[in-house]
Amino acid sequence: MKRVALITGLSGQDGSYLTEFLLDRDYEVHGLVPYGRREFCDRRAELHYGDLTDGSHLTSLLTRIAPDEVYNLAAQSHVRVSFDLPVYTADVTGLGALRVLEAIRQHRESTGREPRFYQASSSEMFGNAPSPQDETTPFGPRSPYACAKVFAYWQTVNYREAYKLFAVNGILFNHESPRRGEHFVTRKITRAAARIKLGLQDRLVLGNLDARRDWGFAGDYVEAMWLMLQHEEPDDFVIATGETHSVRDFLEQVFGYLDLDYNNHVETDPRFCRPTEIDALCGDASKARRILNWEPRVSFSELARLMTEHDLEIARSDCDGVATESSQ
Ligand code: F7E
Repeated sequence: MKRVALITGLSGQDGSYLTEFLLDRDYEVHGLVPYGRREFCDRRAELHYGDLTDGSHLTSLLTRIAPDEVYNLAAQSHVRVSFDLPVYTADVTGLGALRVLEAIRQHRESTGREPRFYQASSSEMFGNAPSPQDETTPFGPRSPYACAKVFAYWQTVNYREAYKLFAVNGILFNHESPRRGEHFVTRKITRAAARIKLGLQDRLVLGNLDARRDWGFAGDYVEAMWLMLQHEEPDDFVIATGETHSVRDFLEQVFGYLDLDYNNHVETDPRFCRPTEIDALCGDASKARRILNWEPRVSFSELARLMTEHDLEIARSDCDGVATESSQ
C-alpha cells in the first residue's frame, strides 16, 4: 500500500521540493493550494484548493484523503509583509497551524487514524538571541510573522504532550533555491544581477545589507522534514548549515560570479527595511546530524551559483523575447 502525504502549501518552494522527494519514494501526494497557484505543482500530485483559514474544510479533507503524514508548510511567510498584514499573518501562519492540529485530533477521534504532523517552524522565532541558536535557545520574536510562528510552535508541542499526537517542529533556518519567491532577498539579488549582466536593468534597490543569515538549499531541507516524521519519537529539530553570511556577502558572490561589481548597481532604501530587524542568525544543527543523520550538501557559494545560473537562463529568454518583439 502506498503511503499518503498531505502537504499544505504544496505550490511553494518547499512544497514543490518535498512533493518531488515523496513521489520519488512512492508516496501518494496530496496538496492544499490556493486557487490558481499551480506554478510548481507536480502533475503527479493531487491538488485540493483551499487554505488554512477554513478548519472544517481541513477536517473533511483528512477524512477524504486519510493521510499517513501531514506537512504544514502553508503560511504568509514574508517577514516584511507581516508588518503590513499582522492580523492576516496571525490567522494563516499562527491559527492555521492550530486548525490543522485540531483537525487531526478530531480525525483521530472519529476514525482512530492518526497521521504524523510536521510543523514548519522558523529561525525567525529566535529573534536577536546570541548565535549559534539551537533547540534550547529561548525565543524572542521580532515580527508579526515570528510571533505567529512561536504560537504555532507551542501549539504543536502542546498537542504532542496533551493529546500524544506525533507532532514535530522543524526549526528551519533560511533556505533558498531557484524556486524561491522573487521578494526574498537571495532571489531578488540573483534575478536582478542576471538582468543587469544582460543589460535588461541597471539598478537593484535593497534594504539592510548588513543582516546576517544562515542560508541553505531548500532541496536539502525537505529531506530533514521527512526524516523527522520517520523517527521513532516525535521531537523538535534545528535545521541549518552552521554558517552565517551577510546580504553583502551574497551580493559579492553573485555579482562576482557574473564579473560585476555590486557597488556600481546596488542602492539602499529604508522602504525595504523592517521596523525591527534580526541582526544575525546562525543555526547549530548538531542534534539533527546526530539523531537524524541529516546534513546539508549544498554550500553557500554553490547555492549562489545555481540560483544565478537559473536566473541567467530566464534573463536570456527575456532578451530573446525583446529581440523577437523589436524585429517584428
Ligand atoms: O530577508 C534583508 C532582510 O526576506 C533576509 C523567510 O523564508 O527565512 C525568511 O525570512 C534578510 C533580512 O528572509 C532586502 O532585512 C535586505 O535581514 O530573504 P528575506 P527572512 O526575513 O530572513 C525565515 C527562516 C522564514 O521563516 C521566512 O518565512 O535580508 N534584506 N534587503 C532584504 N530582504 C528582502 N526581502 N528584500 C530586500 O530588499
